[in-house]
Amino acid sequence: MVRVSGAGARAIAESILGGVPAPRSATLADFRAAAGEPIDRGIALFFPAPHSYTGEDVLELQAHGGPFVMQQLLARCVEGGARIAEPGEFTRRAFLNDRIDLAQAESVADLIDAASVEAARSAARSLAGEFSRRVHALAEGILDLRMHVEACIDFPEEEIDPADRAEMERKRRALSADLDALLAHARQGAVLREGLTVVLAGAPNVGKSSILNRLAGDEVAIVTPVAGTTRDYVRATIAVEGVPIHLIDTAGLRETDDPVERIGVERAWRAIETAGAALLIESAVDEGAPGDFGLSRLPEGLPRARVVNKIDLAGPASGGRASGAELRVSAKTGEGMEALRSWLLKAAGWEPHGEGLFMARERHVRALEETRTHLAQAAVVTQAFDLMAEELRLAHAALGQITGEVAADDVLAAIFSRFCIGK
Ligand SMILES: Nc1nc2c(ncn2[C@@H]2O[C@H](COP(=O)(O)OP(=O)(O)OP(=O)(O)O)[C@@H](O)[C@H]2O)c(=O)[nH]1
Ligand SMILES: [Mg+2]
Repeated sequence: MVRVSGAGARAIAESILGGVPAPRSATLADFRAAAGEPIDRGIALFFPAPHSYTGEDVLELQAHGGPFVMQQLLARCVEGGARIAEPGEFTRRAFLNDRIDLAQAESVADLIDAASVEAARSAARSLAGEFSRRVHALAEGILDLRMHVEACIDFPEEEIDPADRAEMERKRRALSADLDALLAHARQGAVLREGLTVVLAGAPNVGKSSILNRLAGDEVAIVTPVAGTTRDYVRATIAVEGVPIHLIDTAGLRETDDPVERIGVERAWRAIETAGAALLIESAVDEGAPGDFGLSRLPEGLPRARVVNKIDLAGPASGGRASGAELRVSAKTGEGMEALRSWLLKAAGWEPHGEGLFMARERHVRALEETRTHLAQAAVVTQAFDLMAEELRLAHAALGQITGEVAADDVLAAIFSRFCIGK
């Protein structure tokens, strides 16, 4: 499909189709070259402004596809005065023409990228404006409180009615509670969108690659009885209850003279340093000997789990041995994998919330946190109305970043440049 948006769309329709199709109805038409010979026959749609995705005149030409036909159609549009769109430009225009707000525009991209049913559902909810509505309601509440506070600035302290003061405090508390609820939902939405990167680390041959394959349900990494099989790192993304978990299998950590393996081990350490969590794998065959791979090099505060693999080999006798390991699994039989998946979900920060999640981004979470900081600050300075009013103004402005009321040009550029062309 070729989509054209802007004031020149009518003229382009006339030139390619020989006329402007009836508004919003599918019209079978010949698409013609400049000399009049047909390029293709397809469906043409015309959406007059302002009732279109972008809010401008929009022409859509659905051809049979194929790179040559598409190129000719694009060339005809460009002859007619159009230019090739930048990534996300249609959605950007929709935003600039007030058809949608910024949070909705972002959810278009999230919907396109959604890798699971849950992610798609929550992106659709944001696109429908549910997230924006909650943000707006909060912004209005803050504005209302700010007016109330500002009305008091010019009065001496003793002239403020205590009932009035109590009412302001009640409003502020209610706003804080709403904000906390929204933040919790947004955090979960961000987890659903970004997921968690987890590195599988441990000595050679303990079964890291086998665990990766078992979790991915596919032979992603090579498995052999040879210690030092994995040299480069192997990635696989799995979805656990819709949450993307990006697994990185690494070379077994050991001192080695093999130059290739040594590079692999260095890469493994780099993966560990940038991961969001680590699974430290051991083998039940020589349990309790985590090897000499230098656990002390693990970044402090990195969420980690000790995982004992190959429990099928250890026999029931050793099963109860107090090893301090969180998880006991067998990549061979699949035992313990459910518990491992649950651990991954928990490490990602996922809490089953049921309905009502929004596909939020880090950007949204940060803005909500900023709002919370200012709202909390407003509570500290209740004795000085001018300071309180200023904190409320800042809280309001922070919320405005989400819907795009106060977004700077570079923020917009960053957001829309991540779209694909034609959206
Ligand atoms: N019995 C049994 N064997 C396993 C299990 N997991 C892995 N193995 C075997 O252990 C050997 C090593 O497995 P890998 O998955 O290649 O181990 P690795 O930790 O990735 O090894 P490197 O890449 O060399 O660091 C292979 O022969 C696997 O078949 C398990 O749970 N039970
Ligand atoms: Mg391996």
